[in-house]
Amino acid sequence: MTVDLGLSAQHSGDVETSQILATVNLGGSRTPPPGYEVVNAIGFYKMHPTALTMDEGREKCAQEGAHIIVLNSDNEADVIRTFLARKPNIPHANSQEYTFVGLHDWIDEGKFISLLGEPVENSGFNRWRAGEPNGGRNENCVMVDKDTKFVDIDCNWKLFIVCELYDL
Ligand SMILES: [Ca+2]
Ligand SMILES: [Ca+2]
Repeated sequence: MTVDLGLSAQHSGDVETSQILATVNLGGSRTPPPGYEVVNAIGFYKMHPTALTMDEGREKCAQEGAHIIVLNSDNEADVIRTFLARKPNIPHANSQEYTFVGLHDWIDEGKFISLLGEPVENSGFNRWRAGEPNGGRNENCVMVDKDTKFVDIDCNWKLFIVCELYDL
């Protein structure tokens, strides 16, 4: 955040009026780290074309002050389609078609919450593929492909990841 102060004075006859103008810029100092781009005009995102487990992905995003993408709208789900359309070729990935989203039920089995602690039911985006979630305690992370429907999966799968920095 930056604040600029300006002082102006006006004379009118015997009256002097002073005015202090404070200009507060809340966004100007936020420069995203390298590789982040605005997608769908909603936020800054970056794809890491490396096969990572959920834990490794969380660490990678955290190093950049970000988190694994949390879907809050159809528009945000389209961000994943945008990256998938670039056809990343990820060595050693369990799949080229899927990426993790920032959802899990490793705290309370069956109760999926975002990495920000919000129940998925309140997130603005809660679409599961038919039959999912079905993994019980063996599948506590969530991935999506281009249809962007949630699939619970083993957190030790290795997938490319998308980090989300902040909303615009
Ligand atoms: Ca589970
Ligand atoms: Ca599953």
